[in-house]
Amino acid sequence: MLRLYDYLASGNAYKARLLMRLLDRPFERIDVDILEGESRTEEFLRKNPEGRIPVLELDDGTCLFESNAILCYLAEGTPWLPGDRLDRARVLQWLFWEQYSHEPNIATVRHWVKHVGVPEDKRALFEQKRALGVKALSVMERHLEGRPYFVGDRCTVADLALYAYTHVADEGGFDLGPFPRIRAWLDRVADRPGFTPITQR
Ligand SMILES: N[C@@H](CCC(=O)N[C@@H](CS)C(=O)NCC(=O)O)C(=O)O
Repeated sequence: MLRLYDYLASGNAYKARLLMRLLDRPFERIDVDILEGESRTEEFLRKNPEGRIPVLELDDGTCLFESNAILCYLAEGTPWLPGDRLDRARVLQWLFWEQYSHEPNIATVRHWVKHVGVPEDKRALFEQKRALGVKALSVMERHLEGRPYFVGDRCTVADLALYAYTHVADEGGFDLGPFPRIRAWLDRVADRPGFTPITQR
């Protein structure tokens, strides 16, 4: 059975957890307390040399890290990852964008605000990330004009990757009020069989 090294509050881990539930794919969840350094042990570093969750362990013990790579692996051959060359590249476009322009800002701000507090020496960086987070939301809002989902007319792993931290952006102090298309899209993504919230083990 597939094994997911997981941490409940992590949006990156939630992406994999959510897709496996949407695909009705059984898996074992292993809780890793990242705040207690459990992802930095020698044993865990053999699974992911960077010492982060999520990690997906396959039946033969092979480990895969990076949430968006895990999404692509799980989605292969399903409607969550288009077979068409251009559409697939567009999905990758949003997965890379999420990791470069969205997650480093919105997820980090949420982590500081909700979990550990803003480090005293990172106040300026916090403000910068907050502004870049709002910019990322503006990019999404603009792209969603006249579109139900990020790529084509169906929900793909691009939507799941972006959903993970956008739907909890308010926990970092981001106001989704000025982004009505994002709010409607969040409802569309959540409105499908098998959907489970981030809080569900
Ligand atoms: N780019 C990675 C980021 C993974 C990541 O940042 N994981 C965090 C939790 S969201 C973590 O494990 N932090 C613990 C640590 O760095 O020790 C991905 O998308 O999977």
